[in-house]
Amino acid sequence: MIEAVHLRCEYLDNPIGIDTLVPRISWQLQSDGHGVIQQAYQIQVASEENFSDVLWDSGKVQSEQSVHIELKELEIYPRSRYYYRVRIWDNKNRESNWSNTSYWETGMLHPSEWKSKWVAASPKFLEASSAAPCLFRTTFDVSGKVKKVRIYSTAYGVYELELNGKRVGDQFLTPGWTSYEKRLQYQVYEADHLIDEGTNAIGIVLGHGWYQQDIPWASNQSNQKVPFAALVEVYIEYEDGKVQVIHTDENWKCSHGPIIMSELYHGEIYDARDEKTGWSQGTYDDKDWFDVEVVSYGHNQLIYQQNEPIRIMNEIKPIKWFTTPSGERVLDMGQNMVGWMRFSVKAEAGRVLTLQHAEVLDSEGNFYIGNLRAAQQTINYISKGGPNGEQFQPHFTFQGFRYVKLEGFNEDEINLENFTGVVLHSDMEETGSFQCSNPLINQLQHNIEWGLKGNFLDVPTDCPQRDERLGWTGDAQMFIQSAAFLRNVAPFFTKWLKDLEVDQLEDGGVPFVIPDVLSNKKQNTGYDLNSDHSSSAWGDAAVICPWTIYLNYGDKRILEEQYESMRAWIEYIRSQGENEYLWNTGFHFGDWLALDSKPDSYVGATDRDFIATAFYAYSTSILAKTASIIGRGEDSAFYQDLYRNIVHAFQHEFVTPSGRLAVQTQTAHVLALHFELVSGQTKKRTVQRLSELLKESDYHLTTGFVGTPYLNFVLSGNGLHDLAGKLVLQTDYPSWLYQVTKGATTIWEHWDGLKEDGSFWSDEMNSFNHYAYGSIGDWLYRVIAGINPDENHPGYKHFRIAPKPGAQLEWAEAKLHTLYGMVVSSWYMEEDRIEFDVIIPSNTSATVLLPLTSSKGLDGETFQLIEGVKSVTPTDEGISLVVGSGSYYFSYQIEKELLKV
Ligand code: RAM
Repeated sequence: MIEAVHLRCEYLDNPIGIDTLVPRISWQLQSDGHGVIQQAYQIQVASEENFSDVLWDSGKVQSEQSVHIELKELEIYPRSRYYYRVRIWDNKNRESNWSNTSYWETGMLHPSEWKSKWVAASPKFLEASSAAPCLFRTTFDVSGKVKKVRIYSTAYGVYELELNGKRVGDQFLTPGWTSYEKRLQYQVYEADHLIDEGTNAIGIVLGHGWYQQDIPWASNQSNQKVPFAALVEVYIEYEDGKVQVIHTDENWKCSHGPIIMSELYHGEIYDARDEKTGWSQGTYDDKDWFDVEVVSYGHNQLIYQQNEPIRIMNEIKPIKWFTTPSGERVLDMGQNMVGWMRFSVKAEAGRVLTLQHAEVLDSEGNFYIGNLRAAQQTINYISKGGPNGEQFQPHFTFQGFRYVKLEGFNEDEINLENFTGVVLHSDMEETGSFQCSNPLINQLQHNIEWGLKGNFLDVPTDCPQRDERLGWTGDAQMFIQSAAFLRNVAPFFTKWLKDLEVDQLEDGGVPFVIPDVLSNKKQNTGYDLNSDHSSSAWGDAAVICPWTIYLNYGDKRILEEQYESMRAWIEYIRSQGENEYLWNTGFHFGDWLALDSKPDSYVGATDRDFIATAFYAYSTSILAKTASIIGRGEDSAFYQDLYRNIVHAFQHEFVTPSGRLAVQTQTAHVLALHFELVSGQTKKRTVQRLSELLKESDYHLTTGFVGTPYLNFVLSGNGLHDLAGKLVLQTDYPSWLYQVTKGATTIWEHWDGLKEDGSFWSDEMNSFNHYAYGSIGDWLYRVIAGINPDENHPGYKHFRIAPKPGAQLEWAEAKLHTLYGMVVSSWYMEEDRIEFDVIIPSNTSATVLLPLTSSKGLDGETFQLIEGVKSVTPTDEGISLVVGSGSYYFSYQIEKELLKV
């Protein structure tokens, strides 16, 4: 049995609208047996689902490749659907049937294809209320048998579409967030089922969104001055081949609707009495509506959305409601979440129902909004009344919250059934899970995942609740590998890295946040900024993120596409200061929020030039590898050389002649080891000193954003795995589990967000949903469960399974859906025996390192005889097996003397 399944185009399942001219196709092999490898494939592409008109046929291609096959020879036309199917041959002489048929559909492939004009609200509308979203509408006639309807739309703002009274699509906060003048995503909707014979109407609700958000924290003015505007094109294809196009132009009308205000940070005010019933239907009378303004924003900036849209991903019910000591009625959702509340109520017309959202309660148990800073996170709904009650959910806003304060509801109206927490985030494919015998670690894992859910709304953000919610580059690079275990983040980062590139400065500098909304707004940020871009470890996202996507998904295209941006960042650093090989100038965030900082400072004690130079070396080493992978040999040699010089300069500057680091912090030792900046005796001494430093702090970490992601890797990788386990299991302050024992359901920004005495870290900056310290997830997957990509065979074509039992765990299990299929690594330890279950997907192989045993007393042949095992090598760390695809079970006696590694 062999089959090609899980067909994907550009990572996506039947995408509609993609605008790449060379789409890439991937599939998975499903088969029984061990050691299955694809030998050949055939792809067919057709314009009819039954393949009666094959447009392109690869023929039988001898190749193992089953991911990212570029369809270079296929001629691509705009707004067209392409069906594709695959069949495969394997190394066991088996031939599959044709796979099920999948498709992709193209969008607009060139700006000149757009016919529509941008429409903005008329000045009269804006005079009446500049905060309100605007409704736009037009009507059109349909006559004849319709074959297909597609809507192509976007906005400077955020929009929802309606056709004949029904919502179009299931996406929220479209078109997402980019640097709008340079890149603006459009969406494509299938609307065949919404069209009627006769008069139809299409309507847009347009809010301000990220385009005109006021970031109170950074500036008093919204980023954009020109009006928010919308662009829509409806293509109706009839059975007889006729095509009718309806698009935004001067004939459209606009008006106010029931939404008085809807703003990302502040929430929404909705007066249901002002609903314009039937406004997006053909029969509606719009004679009182205003004419729209046509604005000339052009079409050159339009791109199809590369990442998955924001959708409703979960719905949760409150676990209880209660009255706080100060008398507030509060719902407890049981989970710090991001999205909004949907609620039903039966109230008389004009009653105002208010929902205010907060993450935590204060030490007295009262509703606490201090850490939201200026963000209001408040919904005001004004009832229209009526016998049947009403239901509401907001539009162009989202809240980060666990607790909801209710006002305007009578006690008997607070029925938990009437309230639902609706969780919104980018709809990425779920890929990984981790579980182990320790419930606190499982809760930590849960919190990491909810940190991702709360902060992956079209861009990776630092926090989803206060008046900030920005795409901090540093946070993204710290968390990306953990995120890549939880979800397929390739489309998400492909999009964001292009955003980074277009916002990069001419000299290669990288803004602190992407999209860059902070430049020129530094006066109110509260930081001591000498510059408004290019901090080490933050700007390095330009290099680390594409590399991480390449490692996890074998995506060479992202390296090709980002190469100039990666190189520009390294060249920016190289041009700083007087010494080409050290980075000791400029502003850096340093080891942000580390515990060894001076009182009242956010910046840890590790010297910033130490961190900057260490990251300079690390990123340069990645750039050198990247250049070689994409065939730029000369560049590669140049950057390898640069890398060696940086390491040399680093050692000269920061290592004493007798091999001691000049900077005596945990983070300094972690970076020197993780980035391999020390070797030989110096390395040994650095490891030794790190363990002393940990002992001095009673085996608690002092690291901040920069050191924490690597701390446990360094320990586990240098013979101190027991110490790594000790750190991760600490439950007292400061530790990962401290917050878990304090009831956290997401990861906190500060180790001491909530202090031991019940008080909070200052209101100034205290997010309870922040993924940076969630980077420990990476260690749980890669070290405890042991699933590791191999950079020589990226995307899990070949990989390493090297679990490290320990951390006082009895068992652990991780699953990861790679592009090839599911990888499983689990182990179970009982007294002196250990068992492993491992699954390797078809068309891949793995090196499996079985720990806690050596060749001693074990007959290599026992392993050799297992079907699928290709080689067996005893090593210092255990037995190393190279295995082909299939499921494996290993069980053996632990060699006691190896237990303490
Ligand atoms: C704050 C947040 C964010 C961090 C910056 C430097 O805004 O903690 O995560 O990256 O500071």
